[in-house]
Amino acid sequence: MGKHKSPARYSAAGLAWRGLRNKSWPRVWREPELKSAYDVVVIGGGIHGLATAYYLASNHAITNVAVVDKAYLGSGGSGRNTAIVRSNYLTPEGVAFYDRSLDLYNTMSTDLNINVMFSERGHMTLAHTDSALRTMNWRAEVNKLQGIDSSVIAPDEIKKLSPSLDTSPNTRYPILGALYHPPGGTIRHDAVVWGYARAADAYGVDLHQKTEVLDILCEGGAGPNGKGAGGKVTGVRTNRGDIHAPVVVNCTAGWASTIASMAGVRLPITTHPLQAAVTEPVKTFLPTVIVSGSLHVYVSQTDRGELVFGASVDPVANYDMKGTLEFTEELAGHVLELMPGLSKMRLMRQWAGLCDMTPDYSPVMGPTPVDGFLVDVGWGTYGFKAGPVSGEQMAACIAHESMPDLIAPFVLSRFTDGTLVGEKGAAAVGH
Ligand code: PYC
Repeated sequence: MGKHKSPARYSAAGLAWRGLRNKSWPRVWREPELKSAYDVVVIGGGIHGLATAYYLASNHAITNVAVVDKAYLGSGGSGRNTAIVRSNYLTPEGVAFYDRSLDLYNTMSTDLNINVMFSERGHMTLAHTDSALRTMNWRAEVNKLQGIDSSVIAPDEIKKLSPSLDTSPNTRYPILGALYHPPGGTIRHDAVVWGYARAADAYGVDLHQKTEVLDILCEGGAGPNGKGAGGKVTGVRTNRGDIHAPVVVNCTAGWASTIASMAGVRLPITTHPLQAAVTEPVKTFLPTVIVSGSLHVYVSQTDRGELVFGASVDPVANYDMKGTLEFTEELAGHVLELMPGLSKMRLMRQWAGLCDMTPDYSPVMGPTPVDGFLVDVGWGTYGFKAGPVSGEQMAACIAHESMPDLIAPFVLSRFTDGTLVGEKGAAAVGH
């Protein structure tokens, strides 16, 4: 034992109790054998993949399903986001879609029998310029037309809702107003992963962690090895062996375009890291989620009292998930513009996730030119909030072999026929 290390202190009774307790804890999901064939293989064990598998089983009785993930469940964007949910988007298509997700999040604790700690605390997007205020008004009108609780409020009301914000007119970036969305809030993201995983497993869905897809198996396509347009998928090659399946769904983030290219499908996606950080815990003082697009920051306070911050995506496309000092410095500067009272708070951790950005900031969902190969990708910075509705709608798409109305606008072919769904104006922060 080194000079400075003191022995760990465990009481005998404590150890015995832990042993007893752990023995009686059943595993939350099985570790099944990898079968050589399934009806559906879902690539990606995050919220999107798990929700797709869960709704295939619960809504359509399709249970011969495998979810494969190269790491552990929730190890990608599902465990790296800032847990914000909302439906105050810019386009009617986006509003309807994300609002359905909010509905599913609202009943999730009961539906999945797990406390996902939904805190419907309200969401405020601050405007510091006339043009930002114009976009907020536009969003509010689109939202109201679709029955979404969303309106533009003035600085005095903002101050009442979040007293720690500096709403005085003398700041460098005075707050002119905000889009206020009371149904928005935060949710415990890990609980969502665990809830879907446990529920899918209970229906007989096989969850395979540490199972990396090395190739997509195809036949009949115009490209090498039968891949590409006109072909059909026959399965996946993994580090644990081949799996045959007539339907393969790409529910990955970060590696969406890499996986799609294994089937000979090109996606209009570039991948950028998005950094986030968390402070030491302090007494609760921040009642709403605060977003400032102009200052490139969003912040909420967790139930433990920590402040969770995020920023815009890093400017250069890459796969690096390291935190940078530039991010920390910029973040601190911007946060202090908004809440000068936080100057003594210490950051505890920072991390990054990967965001697959599409040209119109909307996802790519549904079929591809390869028969049986579907995608649920391109989530940019919106993936967490879209998880439940994506799973529900992708499951319906697979079961009925047709695109449900709610996701029809997000088809891949929109990039060739020009029917884009521009959601850049609804991003939490500028990119
Ligand atoms: O779109 O609300 C949002 C968001 C928050 C963090 C990343 N995206």
